[in-house]
Amino acid sequence: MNLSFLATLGIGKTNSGAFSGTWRKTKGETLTVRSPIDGGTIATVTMADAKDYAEVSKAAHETYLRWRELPAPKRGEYVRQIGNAFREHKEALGKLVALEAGKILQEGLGEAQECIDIADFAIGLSRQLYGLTIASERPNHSMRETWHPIGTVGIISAFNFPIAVWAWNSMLALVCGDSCLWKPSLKTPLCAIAMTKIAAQVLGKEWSALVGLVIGPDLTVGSALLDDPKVPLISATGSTRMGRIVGPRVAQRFGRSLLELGGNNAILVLEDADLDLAVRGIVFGAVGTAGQRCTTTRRLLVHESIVDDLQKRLVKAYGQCTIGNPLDKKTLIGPLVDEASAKAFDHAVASAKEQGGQVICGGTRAKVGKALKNGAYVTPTIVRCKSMLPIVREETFAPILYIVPIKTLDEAIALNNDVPQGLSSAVFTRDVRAAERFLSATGSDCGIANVNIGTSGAEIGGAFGGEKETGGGRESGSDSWKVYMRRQTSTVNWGNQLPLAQGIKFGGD
Ligand code: UN1
Repeated sequence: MNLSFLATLGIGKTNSGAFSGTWRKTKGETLTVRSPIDGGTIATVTMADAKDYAEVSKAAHETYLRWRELPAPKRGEYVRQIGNAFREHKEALGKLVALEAGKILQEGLGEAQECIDIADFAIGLSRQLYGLTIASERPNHSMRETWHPIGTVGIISAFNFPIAVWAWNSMLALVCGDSCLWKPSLKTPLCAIAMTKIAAQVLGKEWSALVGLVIGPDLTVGSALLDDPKVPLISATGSTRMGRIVGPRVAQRFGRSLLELGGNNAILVLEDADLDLAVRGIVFGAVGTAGQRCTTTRRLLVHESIVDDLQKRLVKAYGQCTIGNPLDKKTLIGPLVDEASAKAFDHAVASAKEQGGQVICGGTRAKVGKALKNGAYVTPTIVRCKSMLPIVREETFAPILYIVPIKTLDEAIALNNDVPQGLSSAVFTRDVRAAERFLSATGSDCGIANVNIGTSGAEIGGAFGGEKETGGGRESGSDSWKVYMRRQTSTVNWGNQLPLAQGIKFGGD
């Protein structure tokens, strides 16, 4: 690949791992950034240490104190320009995501588009930070709710969406009047540097400390972020294991956290489903991003009368998915992010077999050419299970799809909900009653429930997130912006008496 696009994104051979309005002369350990495609070195980053963290946090906080005074639509104007800069760099950003995270180029471009979309959404939002007016029980009194900026938002992001997750958080945070402090995955630091450079250039000297960045180890920089009283909200995307650390630690200091953790997403395929549609939805959901989305389809709950037919069709479709270099146009499945992920894949396949699952296709490392031999390529895998084996309840970040036959809709809904995670879910059916039941209070318990589309690939306009071990957070569209602001309730007495609420008489006549 011609890597000249890296220079257009401001990525050098060596890079600083901290931005506080200026790129700091970091002195931490050197991080060598390798592409999951072939293990080749792309660049190095000199990581931030606790001292860098303190400076980034201070600059972000101080800039917030001024930024919050700017009218929200004026803040939206900056976000409009940032969105335009994302547009200009879409191609290069898509390539960088492919190179650093190993996604196929189409998905890298899709992720860059998500950043553009959320910027557009945030611009409109900057004129719609609506509060309520409330009827007061007292004469000549008015009540209202106002939304105010909260401060610096800490953003912890994972390798699998190395630019979009930051954009979902930061574009909203900026129009809400907050500043940001980003701690990206150490697997994808260059994406973070590129996005920070784009936003910082638009924000200019006066405001660029609003997009703080610290690339550094969890134990120093990560800890400092979690314990920082100047960061009232931590938005963290990653594993449930990570969430178990972040949630209580931030709660300890009465900070807020927005958690986007693991998913174990099922598609229900009922007897009357349009199978052509279902196959397309399932294949994108299960093998897209090599099974490394939190919304990836991991379980198929299929009516017993069609399960063999559907399985056959899926095996055929899987056979047509080209595995290889994600930059090749014909590739549909790129590498896993690293060898540790491939080991987790091997382990899950072995456990499934041990527990009585039958591997229908895949289950092995993929044969790729010599040039890619240092990448972690696996074959997309289907495992047929008689019931929900213990391994089916776990999230393995790899393209493994477990098929479990079901007899009734009730049984399928019960199984859909019978996992610790609660992110995404879908049903394929032509029956409006079944579809509505799935979406009802007694249906799917997930934050996302779809009909006749897969579990992944959500649009930014809706609130994104899930229940149970997924963490309960919502980000991106709808009214998720409220998490990035503090709510103030105000009562104004415009009369000349002082009546008390609840009819209380306190002294006087
Ligand atoms: C994630 O995997 O962390 O719905 C987010 C989707 C994407 C976001 C996934 N828009 O699949």
